[in-house]
Amino acid sequence: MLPLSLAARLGSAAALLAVVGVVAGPALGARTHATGTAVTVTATEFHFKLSKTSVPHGSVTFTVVNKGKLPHDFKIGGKKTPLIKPGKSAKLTVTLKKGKAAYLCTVAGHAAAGMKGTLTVK
Ligand SMILES: [Cu+2]
Repeated sequence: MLPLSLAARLGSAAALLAVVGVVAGPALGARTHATGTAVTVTATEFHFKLSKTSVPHGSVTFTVVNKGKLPHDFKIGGKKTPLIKPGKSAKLTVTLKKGKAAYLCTVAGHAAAGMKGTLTVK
């Protein structure tokens, strides 16, 4: 009886810890720049050039540099940078799952003009 109820309690405690871990994970990842993968993104009219074509799953920090003449942003994994002025840059940390991660510039017309693509996440 005791071992069973103890096991049940441990089980729910482990489940609770797992939930907390999932919630705390991305927040901790965003604060720790030493962990995860770094990708440099160069934005121009109307194209993104990524320093890596595939990344391991997990925390990925994108440093987006606008080398174009128009403001651009960069959206991936449900998050996006602020609008980045020409000559400026912005950082964006997201947690990516295995598969394909689509990215784009959300300025009207830019994605259609070519500012989009997919990143392979292994
Ligand atoms: Cu753009």
